[in-house]
Amino acid sequence: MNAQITIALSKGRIFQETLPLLAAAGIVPADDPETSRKLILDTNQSDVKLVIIRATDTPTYVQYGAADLGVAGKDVLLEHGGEGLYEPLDLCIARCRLMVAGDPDHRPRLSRPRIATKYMNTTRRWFADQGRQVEVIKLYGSMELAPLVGLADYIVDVVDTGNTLKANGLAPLEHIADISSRLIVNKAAMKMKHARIKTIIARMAAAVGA
Ligand code: PRT
Ligand code: MG
Repeated sequence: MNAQITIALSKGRIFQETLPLLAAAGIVPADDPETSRKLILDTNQSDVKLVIIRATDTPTYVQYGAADLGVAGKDVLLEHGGEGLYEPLDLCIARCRLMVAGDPDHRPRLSRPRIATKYMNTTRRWFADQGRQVEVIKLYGSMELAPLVGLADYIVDVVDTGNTLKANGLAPLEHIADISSRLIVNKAAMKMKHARIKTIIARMAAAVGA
C-alpha cells in the first residue's frame, strides 16, 4: 500500500494557480474550497488529500509534518525562517514584490520612523542590515491604512499591480524582494516517502517549465 500524502494549500490565488500544476502531477481535488466548507479535501488519487489553511500557516503545517507538502509565498517563507522545510521548486505563481511603501511627500518622524507590517522579522532584518533605526508595528491586514491615519510612517507589504497603494495615495519606495510561491516539503517526509514525493515534484517542475 502507498503512504498517504497530505498537501497544504491556502484558498484564493495560491489554490487557483496551483490547480493546473497539481493536475500535471495527476492530482485533481474532489471539492472546490471556495464553495465547500470542508478543510480536508479528497482527490482523485486515493493516497493524496489536501488541507486548506491560512496562507501564513502553511510553513507551520509542513514543518511539523501535519502536511508532507505545501505551497507558500516566498514572503511567508522569509518570515517563517524555513526551519524543518525543503524548498525544492519555485512554482513561479502568485508573483509580487515585497516593498517598503508610503506617501512620497510624507516627512517621517525624526527619531525612529514607524513601520507597520505583518512581516515583522523580514522588516526588522531589512532595516537592521542597513543600520536604520525603526519601530516595527505588527498588523494583521489592511496595512495601507496605517500611514493614512498616522499610525505609521511607512508600511512593508507585498505589491502586485500597485493599484491598492495608488488608491490610497501611497507609492512603492524600496524593493525588498521578488516574491513567488514555492513548493515546500517536510524534511522527514522527503526521506520516508521519497519515491512518491520525488515523482510529484518532477511532474510539477515539468509543468512549471512548460
Ligand atoms: O488573505 P488572507 O489574510 O487570508 O491571507 P494572505 O493575504 O496572506 O493570503 P493571500 O491568499 O491573499 O496571498 C497568498 C500569497 O499570494 C501571498 O503570501 C503572496 O506571496 C502572494 N501574492 C501575490 C499576494 C499578492 N500577489 C497581492 N497582491 N498577496 C497579497 N496581495 C495583496 C497586496 O498586499 C494588496 O493589499 O493584494 C492587494 C492588492 O494588490 P495590488 O498591488 O495588485 O493592488
Ligand atoms: Mg490576502
